[in-house]
Amino acid sequence: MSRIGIFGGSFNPPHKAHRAIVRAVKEQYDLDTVYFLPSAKPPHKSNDEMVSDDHRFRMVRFLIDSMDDDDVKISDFELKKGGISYTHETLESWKNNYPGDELFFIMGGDSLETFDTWREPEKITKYATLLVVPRMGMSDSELEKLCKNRSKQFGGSFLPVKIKSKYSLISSTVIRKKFADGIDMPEGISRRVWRYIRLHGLYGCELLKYSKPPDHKELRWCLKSTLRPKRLKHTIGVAETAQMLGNLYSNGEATFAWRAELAGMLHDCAKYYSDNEQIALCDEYGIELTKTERENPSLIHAKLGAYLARERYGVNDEEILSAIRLHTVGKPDMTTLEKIIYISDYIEPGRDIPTALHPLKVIREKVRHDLDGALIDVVENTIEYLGNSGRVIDEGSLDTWKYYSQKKGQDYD
Ligand code: DGI
Ligand code: FE
Ligand code: FE
Repeated sequence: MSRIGIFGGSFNPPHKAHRAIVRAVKEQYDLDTVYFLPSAKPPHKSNDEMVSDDHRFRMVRFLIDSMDDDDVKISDFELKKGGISYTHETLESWKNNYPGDELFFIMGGDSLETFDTWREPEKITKYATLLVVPRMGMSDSELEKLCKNRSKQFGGSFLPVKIKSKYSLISSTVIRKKFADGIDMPEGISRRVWRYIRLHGLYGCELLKYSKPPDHKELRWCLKSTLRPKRLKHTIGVAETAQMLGNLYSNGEATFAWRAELAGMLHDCAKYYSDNEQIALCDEYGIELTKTERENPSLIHAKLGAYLARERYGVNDEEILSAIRLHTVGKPDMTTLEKIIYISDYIEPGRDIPTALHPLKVIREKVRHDLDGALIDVVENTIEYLGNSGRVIDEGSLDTWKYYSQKKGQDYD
């Protein structure tokens, strides 16, 4: 039987005290896994301070990443369900789905004081042991007394969590207020979450935007605060491959490899947004989408990425922007830089496509002396893969394929 901790909350935003609470309960109650369980934004409620479900979900994941503990996870159960979820319902479904789990529900001391107003408190205590975190200024003995009283009142067991007092001073409400008051980096916010908030101008803080591309270290931080670790690794692989090819094909242009690297770093910068967010952002920013793109939203991040590269990261170099825009489907007659990004995306060292028509090993070798040859291999692989998986092939991909396969034919004449 696994001992599972469930930490429900709005996490608006998540902060270091949440992290400390999870560490404390895990250790004090010997839990196998703890889940953050963000609640969905209530519909039609005038809670303007609550940022979107997507934003909160991502911020919680960044907080979890910073814990470096595989036994701390996130559950999107309530977000997926949408609207108001009652704790007793969530715990009941959890129990039904995982009858072998012994549940521990983590709650703040504040919630404990209003526990009698919760729906079906007796059901909650039936399904889970309640782990109670002290609120600001509450002594250990006060907490214990409260827990005992609540156990008497509702049955079940309420157990106290001991936590270092400095953490009880941190709260999402205080952090939001500090952001609104113009404090740049409120105490208690982790670095990745802070940067995420700044890059999206959440909680009324000043939007972080660059008027020219930030230096490498800074850019890495921005990407680390938006992309998942796997996507970041892929991004760095693409940037390094693009830089290597940039050196090979610089044609004497001193900054060419650097430009290729920057395009590689930014090529998937919009990819962390969900499909619906990408569509909504394009509509908001006036970026036109084709019918194929609306039906296959995995194509959109290229266009949206080029937009963000300009607006958020201060890139004015049109060729870098078009390389980002074209990296997914390409186009006929691309420039060297555009080809480099298109190919690097496919051949970076982290990619492994064992069943490809043209093996990656071959393309990685070919690209060093025959850029167009490598390009056509990538296009053919992509088209074959999409065909095999029954996906719609974008007109852009087809045009690219037609153009370069014809060109290849001519070269052989
Ligand atoms: O963003 P990456 O995963 O690094 O790679 P990508 O930008 O080349 O491709 C993103 C997705 O787009 C991937 O799932 C494959 C898909 N894709 C590429 N070309 C086409 C395509 N999907 C459709 N429907 N049609 C295309 O022509
Ligand atoms: Fe991509
Ligand atoms: Fe990519």
